[in-house]
Amino acid sequence: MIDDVQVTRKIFERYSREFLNMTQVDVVIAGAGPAGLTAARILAKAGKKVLLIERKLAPGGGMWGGGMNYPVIVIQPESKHLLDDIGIKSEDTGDGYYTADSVECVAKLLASAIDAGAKVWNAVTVEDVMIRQDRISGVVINWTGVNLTKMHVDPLTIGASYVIDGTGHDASVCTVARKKAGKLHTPSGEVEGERSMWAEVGEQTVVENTGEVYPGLVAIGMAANAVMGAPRMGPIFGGMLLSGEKAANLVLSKLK
Ligand code: 48F
Repeated sequence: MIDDVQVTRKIFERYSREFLNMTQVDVVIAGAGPAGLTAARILAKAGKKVLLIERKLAPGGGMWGGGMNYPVIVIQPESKHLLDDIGIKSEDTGDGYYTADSVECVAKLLASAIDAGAKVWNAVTVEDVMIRQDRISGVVINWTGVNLTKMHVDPLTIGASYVIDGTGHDASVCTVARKKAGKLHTPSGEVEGERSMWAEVGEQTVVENTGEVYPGLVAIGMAANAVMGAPRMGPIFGGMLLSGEKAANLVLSKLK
């Protein structure tokens, strides 16, 4: 016999237990795009308590749609290990590129992050940061539905030793941190803004720009290029994966 009220109770009991367990974590990652998912997997596999917060219902960011909705992505050889590690099949085109199925990529990036121990909260938005002693000490969150409807509902907070901004083109965590914290570690101290599409440069700079832009706050993926004033790129994703890997290793070295 199934009792509807019991179904309600099971959901709320489990969610509240898990929510309480995640109120203080090693790393919060805002944005479950390819960069955030890769960072989450590596950090969680290393034993860190990782909370990945995704604004939309479906994690995956800009990877689902491949290029102009043709569900294929391109990566370069330097990043192939990050597909191989989690069993994503790729095709060598023989001239320095690999292709992969974009839906397979998202499914396996997400599954591997969860299997490694990362917790994913979907339909939740990071809307602000906490700052203590000139260091980011956590994030301020609310239901995405609340944000979309602009209801006046006060948010809640999650404490974290490190916050990673993986919010893509918006770089929304760095943007709010700039407003609240003062200057970032960027050329002008501001969020520089992304430049127009140039894959060759963007793919290189996205890895170079991955780093701590304010104490306790690391920018990754397209957010790193947006913050540092570097170009966007099309559906070539190797840099995003390498950025997630670099950020995870950086945070692991800092947390030691
Ligand atoms: O945009 P997204 O995929 O970021 P990424 O990992 O990868 C960029 C590529 O997809 C693509 C590209 C390819 O070369 O340039 O754009 O850097 O994923 C960002 C995720 O962050 C979520 C958003 O819904 C998306 O899934 N997001 C954005 N703002 C917030 C957020 C927020 N404030 N709180 C939580 N999630």
